[in-house]
Amino acid sequence: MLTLYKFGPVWGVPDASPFCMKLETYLRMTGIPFEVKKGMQNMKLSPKGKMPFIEHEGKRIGDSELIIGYLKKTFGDSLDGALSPEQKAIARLIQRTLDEHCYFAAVHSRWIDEANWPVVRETFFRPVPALLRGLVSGQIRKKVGKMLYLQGAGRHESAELYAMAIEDLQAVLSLLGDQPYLFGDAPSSADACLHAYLANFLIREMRSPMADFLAQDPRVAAYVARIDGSYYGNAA
Ligand SMILES: N[C@@H](CCC(=O)N[C@@H](CS)C(=O)NCC(=O)O)C(=O)O
Repeated sequence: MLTLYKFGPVWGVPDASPFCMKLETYLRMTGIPFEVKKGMQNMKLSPKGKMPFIEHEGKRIGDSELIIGYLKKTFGDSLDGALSPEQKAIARLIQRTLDEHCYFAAVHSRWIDEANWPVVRETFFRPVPALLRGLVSGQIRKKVGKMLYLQGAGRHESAELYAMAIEDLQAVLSLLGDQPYLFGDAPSSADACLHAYLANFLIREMRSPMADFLAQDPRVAAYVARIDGSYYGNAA
């Protein structure tokens, strides 16, 4: 049995990490049987020191993209196999745009933006004794801020970063158009990815211009509900 290691559900989504959520949705879409082990305590087992990772037939594999590549080789490519070369190229660009650009705006909005930080601190650091919570959460927040600065996203004003993320989302949504899924009537791994970002940006407890932008497009809620309903068993 394949084991998926992830953080775990919070704020009404299966995972606050879009990478964990993308991978879980991919597994659900393909029907590959898996079990879940959740919690930060498993991070020490992760080959890349990040979540998600999987364990399968004695191997541990990290990185959602490398894992999906492994799953395609091992179990076949039921989701993306029939896409045309052009669709495959678009799928890759969507994944890169979301995972390697939009993601950092999401991180900034949670960990740096004062609009969300108190909620993030009280949710993620609840297990830390109250007396130490400020110190421990402050240290991790500083580490995240440094990561964002080194990556580059942290050098922008919040408004600049959010405007770029909205442009990313706008671009991907224009590819979706009025279709049920990015490439028509059947979901692909790019849908697993897009769904993870849309659902995460729409978390009610997290406020951001990305959330405001997405909330005014009825296609977004319908798309998220479609995938939730089909693969997580939630009524739309
Ligand atoms: N490229 C990786 C990114 C994974 C990633 O950045 N995971 C974050 C959570 S969203 C993480 O584990 N952060 C903890 C850390 O860096 O210590 C993937 O696709 O899986």
